[in-house]
Amino acid sequence: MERIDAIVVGAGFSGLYMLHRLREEGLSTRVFELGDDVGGVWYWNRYPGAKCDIESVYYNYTFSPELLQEWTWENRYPDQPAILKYLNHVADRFDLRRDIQFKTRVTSAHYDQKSKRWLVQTDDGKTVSAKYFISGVGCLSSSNTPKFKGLDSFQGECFHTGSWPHEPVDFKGKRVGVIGTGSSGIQAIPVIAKQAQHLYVFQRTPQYTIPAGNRPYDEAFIRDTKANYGAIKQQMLQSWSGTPKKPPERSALDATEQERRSAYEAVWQDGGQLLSAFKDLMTNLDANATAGQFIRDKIGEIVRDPAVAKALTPSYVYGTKRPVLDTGYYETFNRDNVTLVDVKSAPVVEITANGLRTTEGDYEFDALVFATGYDVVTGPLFRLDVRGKEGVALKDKWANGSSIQTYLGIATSGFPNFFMITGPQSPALLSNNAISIEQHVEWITDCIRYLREHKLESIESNVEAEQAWSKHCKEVSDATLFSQGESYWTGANIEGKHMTFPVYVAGVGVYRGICDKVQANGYEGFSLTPYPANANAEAVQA
Ligand code: NA7
Repeated sequence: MERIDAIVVGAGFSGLYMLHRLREEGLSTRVFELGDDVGGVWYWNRYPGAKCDIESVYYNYTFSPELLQEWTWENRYPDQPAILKYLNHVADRFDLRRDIQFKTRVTSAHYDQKSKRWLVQTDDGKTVSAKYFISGVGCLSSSNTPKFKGLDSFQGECFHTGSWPHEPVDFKGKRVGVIGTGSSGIQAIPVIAKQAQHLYVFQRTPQYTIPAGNRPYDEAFIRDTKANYGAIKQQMLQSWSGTPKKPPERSALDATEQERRSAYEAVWQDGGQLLSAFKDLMTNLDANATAGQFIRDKIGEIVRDPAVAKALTPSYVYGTKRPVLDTGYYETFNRDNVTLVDVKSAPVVEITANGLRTTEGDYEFDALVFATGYDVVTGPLFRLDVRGKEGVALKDKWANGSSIQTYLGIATSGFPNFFMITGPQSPALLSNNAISIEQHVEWITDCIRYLREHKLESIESNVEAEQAWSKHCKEVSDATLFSQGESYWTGANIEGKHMTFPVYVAGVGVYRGICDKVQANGYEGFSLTPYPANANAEAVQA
């Protein structure tokens, strides 16, 4: 059996940087990637309108000053082709492809207590043994297609936003049905509406969304950003979200009605998240209600048909589902070729050969798009069939997601030398992922270097440390509104899924400080096991 130092799963932002850093440390490392090229979520998410809603100049690696200087983003929000181009550039620049095995699915990763190594099986029938097993699968790589009755009977073309074909898809002259109005649906719907003969939007929960205000960067902004990236990076590292935006200082309740409206209007006009307007929108229901009402009023102003406007108007607490940015979403429902269908009041009964049936009627179309999201966070991890000591499966340890326990969102007890990049109970899902990924990769790299320098065979989080961390995460999120709603953050998007709220919401800067302190204190909360006295040099090295 082949023996290497480290196995990383996934060649997206996480896997690429992890590979780069481990190779620099001199570790033999292999990345297994299901796709036939790099990019991770940006390799699969090729649906029309796919964009990141973190601004381009912050949604990139910051570890290499040269890379920062040589790459220039064109638009405020990067679209999928731009991000994929960037990741391809990174892969080439750092010569990463030679250690990535594409078109390979990891089918299991089991910890062998005797050899104290991870045995990783892949769908090519091989098993590779590694000292360290690192997940770079991210939070959003396991797409969710609801198990509608008759799913296979549809005779037209069928797509999922999370695994879009590589060939161009042409909806011109076609009747299209889109199920789902999360971030993906909201990005895709305006673009598809412009192509299709007719578009049916099947909406279960109306959404709050804000204009993104996407636009080309001007040269001066790019020049200043590049010149000042050192300072900008420091702000990003210490921030709540991983971007350098200054946090709001004022309470929405201290402002007058007119001041609030003009603050919200300024965000609406410039584009970006409304949560940036006041400091207490996610901690105080009354403050929050002012933001929700602002968007509800906007829908009423934009959408001409009052019945459609009403159906598009959300009532849930703003921000308890992921806030969305859009380009012309509400306006799309003024088009004659777009029909909104409320599948909350009249749910989908079945998919038919020519479309779908709700409890109120039949809809016919030529193409069906599932914008129904992901089995978030636990989905991709459980799919790896990770088993730790005594053969315990991660899925069982976390009771299918309803009792996630991690230490710092990076490790979990019973699974020595297993690291999760952007794991649950870290800030990942609510932060600028590029920055969160870099932090985790660097923490893990430092940790592995420490183990090797101190001749330590394994690191494993202590049960007490992870219990305390999980409790702390819950206390922090319970003090906010983030965890109080029905969202993919709690698994509510998938029938039967109930997940522990998987985000540490104290912010990127606070979290970084805690992680750094754990490291500075010799990995407090972890058990470090030395190699046995009789271990040979080869065992210690590999
Ligand atoms: P989301 O945000 O989970 O959205 C999925 C959408 O699909 C949402 O509107 C769901 O309604 C809807 N959905 C899910 N299941 C059904 C069923 N059975 N019937 C009708 N409608 C359904 O996923 P996205 O891909 O849009 O965004 C995920 C992240 O990817 C995003 O935050 C970015 O980070 C990128 P619901 O709201 O659950 O009622």
